[in-house]
Amino acid sequence: MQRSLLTIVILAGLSGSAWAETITTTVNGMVCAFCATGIEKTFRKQPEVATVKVDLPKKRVMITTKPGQTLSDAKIKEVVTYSGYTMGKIIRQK
Ligand SMILES: [Cu+2]
Repeated sequence: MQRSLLTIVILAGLSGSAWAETITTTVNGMVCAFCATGIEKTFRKQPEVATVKVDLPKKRVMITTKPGQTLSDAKIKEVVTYSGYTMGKIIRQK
C-alpha cells in the first residue's frame, strides 16, 4: 500500500504535464445559487474539463482538467464573460 503510493508520487513527479491541472478562478458578480449552477454547467461543457466545483461564498470556481489537458486563460475568460461575470485571478496547480 505504502509502496504503491510512493510509486504514484514518483510517477507524478516525472511525467508532469501528463497529469490533470487544477485551476481556481475568482468570479466577480456570482452572488446566488443560480449564478453558481449556470457557470458550473458552462464550464462542464468544455471538453477539457473533468470536474467543476463552485464555492459561492468565496466566489471561486475550481476546475480540474482531464489528464494531459489544460484550459487556457483565454478560454476561462470566455466562459466567465459569456456567462455574464467578470473574472478575477487564475491560480493553476499541477
Ligand atoms: Cu445569481
